[in-house]
Amino acid sequence: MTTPTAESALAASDAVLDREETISRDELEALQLSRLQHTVAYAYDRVPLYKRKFDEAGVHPTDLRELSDLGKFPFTTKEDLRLEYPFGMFAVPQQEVARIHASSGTTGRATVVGYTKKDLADWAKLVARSLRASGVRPGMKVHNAYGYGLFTGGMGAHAGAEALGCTVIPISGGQTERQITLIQDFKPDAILATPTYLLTIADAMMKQGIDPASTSLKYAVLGAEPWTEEMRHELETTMNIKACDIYGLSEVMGPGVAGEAVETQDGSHIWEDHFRPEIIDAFDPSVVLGDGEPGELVFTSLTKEALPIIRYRTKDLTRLLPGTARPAHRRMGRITGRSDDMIILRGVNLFPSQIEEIALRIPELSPHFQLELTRPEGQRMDQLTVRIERRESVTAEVVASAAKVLQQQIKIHVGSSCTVDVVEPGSLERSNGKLRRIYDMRPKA
Ligand code: DLL
Repeated sequence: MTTPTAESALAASDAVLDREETISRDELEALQLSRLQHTVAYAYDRVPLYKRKFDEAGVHPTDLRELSDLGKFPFTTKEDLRLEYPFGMFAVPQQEVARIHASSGTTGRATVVGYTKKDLADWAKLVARSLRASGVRPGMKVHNAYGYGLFTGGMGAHAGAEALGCTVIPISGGQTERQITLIQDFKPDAILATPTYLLTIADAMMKQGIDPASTSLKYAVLGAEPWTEEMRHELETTMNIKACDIYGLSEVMGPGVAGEAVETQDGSHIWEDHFRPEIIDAFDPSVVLGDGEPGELVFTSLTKEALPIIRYRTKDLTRLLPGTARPAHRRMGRITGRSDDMIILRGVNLFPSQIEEIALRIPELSPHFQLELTRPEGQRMDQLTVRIERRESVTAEVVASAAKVLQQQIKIHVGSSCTVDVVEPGSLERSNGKLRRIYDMRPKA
């Protein structure tokens, strides 16, 4: 892996970067401090929840004199946004809110987010920056398979691709057969999708006798769910593309909070001219951890008008790494999982991405798997079953040994005992967007 400087990154690509992408760390931190001071004062003055929380914590915006003072300020959580449903977090009058998005709200109320016209322009700029970093160029045709609607993926990616100067094909998620027809007919250069949905598309192509490596696609910009290096390898080889990561969350903006550079493919650069990241100890949030240490990612927005967000606890577990292709902007390591997606199996912590990593190293097994948690009648111990499809190319006879290897590897690398059930190709549910991997069938406590 190379670690180019800003100059060599620029020289290596034909792209014109934003000035903020190439500034020095010192200049960036000075910009962060002034923007942060503005944001905490702005949030305090305009959003009652922030005023209340800052007052309760005994901090005032004037206490923010240097970047490390941010640690004195209280966190914001998804629960805060839910309690302020629908518009209590907005810092501008409704007439100035140009667009609203919302999370699906599978548990409890949806969280609602809003954008002013300037917020939308900043968002488009950052998605454009992310796409460009990942190899997409003005003039390219971009097939956007993120879902349109209240989810930020579709419209967020759309506006970014337009801002970059691409021709956007707004197909949204689902209707996989149609996606394939349009990929063949319109010949896009890049595809934007969740990694598991791209896998669904590739899989459906193979079923139709189309070689996924034979399409016009050269780049994929994938995010909205955790994925692994092994999944990158799988998608890049089956589709003959370069696949890069894009990260974001609706409460902080949407896609484009961070994006990965195609020349290094070493994790997404957080666009630190707009967001100040921190890593905290998920179990003791008062502890702010240093770069390189794993913990929970926390974000403070630096430029948002409609929904300034102070120290938002993402629940995403990762670590901060030094900038490479964009030296001033730190990278985030791969998200191992969300703290609320963590399976605790007989005292051992486990994330679906660990299973993905291990399973994809076993040639007989496919990337299509589900995790089922049960507690058999009369037993106190939970049981994990990994249900995974065999590869089309292998016979049912060899799968017994592959199942055994997977079971052993999970025991060695994760520390959990489990049952592996290798099933027929095509028998598990396919992704349409964010894939559900965990099926928790344990009786509710
Ligand atoms: O998923 C925004 C997005 C759309 C990002 C399209 C990238 C591409 P939410 O629905 O609010 O927003 O979900 C945010 O998804 O906290 C992570 O847990 C997860 N996530 C998003 N991007 C990545 C990624 C969008 N690149 C939640 N890697 C976040 C791992 C991701 N997890």
